[in-house]
Amino acid sequence: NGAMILTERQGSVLVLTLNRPERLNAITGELLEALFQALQAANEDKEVRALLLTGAGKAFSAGQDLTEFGEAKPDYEAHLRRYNRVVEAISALEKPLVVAVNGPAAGAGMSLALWGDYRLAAVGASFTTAFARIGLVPDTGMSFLLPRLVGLAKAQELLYLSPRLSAEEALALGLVHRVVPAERLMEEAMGKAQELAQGPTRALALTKKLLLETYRLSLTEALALEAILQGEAGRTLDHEEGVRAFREKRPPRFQGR
Ligand code: T3D
Repeated sequence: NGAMILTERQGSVLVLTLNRPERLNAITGELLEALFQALQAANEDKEVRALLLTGAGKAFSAGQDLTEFGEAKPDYEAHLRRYNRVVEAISALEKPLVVAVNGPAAGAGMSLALWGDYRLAAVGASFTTAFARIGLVPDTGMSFLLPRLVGLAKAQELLYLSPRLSAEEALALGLVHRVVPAERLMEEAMGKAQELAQGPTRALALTKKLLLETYRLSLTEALALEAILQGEAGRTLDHEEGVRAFREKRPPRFQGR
């Protein structure tokens, strides 16, 4: 079967490639396990300061591999546990995640794409929630992220009707940040990942935490969390360096500490 997730270090960026190209990178339990392990290892590896996730071949990911649902009733609980573990790992990732959507992203494949902190799509890529078409509900965090990204009205349309959106439509909705010609996708995504990797990655991780947490907090609680995390950011070497570089009128050299 080969490696379901390819990993390749390029400087301080770790590239993760969903690698079942013969099946449009459809997601199996084995692929989820490999993805979980790769995310955990990347989070602990001090040399890795940003991640880039993409798909091998012509698709990003067709979502759950529907052939894995055999004659027997699928064990939804086990499936959900496996998916949820991956989402928790992504949301807890203390480094920026760039996602390069190289082709169709459907169902949980679309959810994975949306978990990117910076998302690029190739011209010709497409997005479809797909869940309702097979009588399922959105998962892998889609019900949480989608209305936050596009608003409730658009989320209703995308989840109830599963239209297939082009990269340009996804851009207009805010599902992705940029659309680039297919032949430039990886170069542009790598450029953005390198840029983020050179940033104050500790502060960026805390920012990500704030952006996810504040949705469920009252204003008073959100302000308190901002103060706590600002305290944490304020104690980093990167903050010191940022202020020093500003005073010395030079670009900062952040270390992610
Ligand atoms: O377990 C749980 O907890 C539940 C979890 C659910 C999470 C989910 O992700 S549910 C949603 C699952 N995904 C889908 O329903 C998507 C189904 N696929 C599509 O909508 C389309 O195939 C795509 C939009 C992804 C791509 O369209 P297109 O036109 O580029 O390709 P195609 O011709 O439809 O597909 C090419 C082949 O891939 C085809 O096989 P064939 O006919 O050449 O032998 C097709 O059956 C296969 N394929 C596509 N998607 C899947 C798949 N095989 C297995 N699983 C798939 N998801």
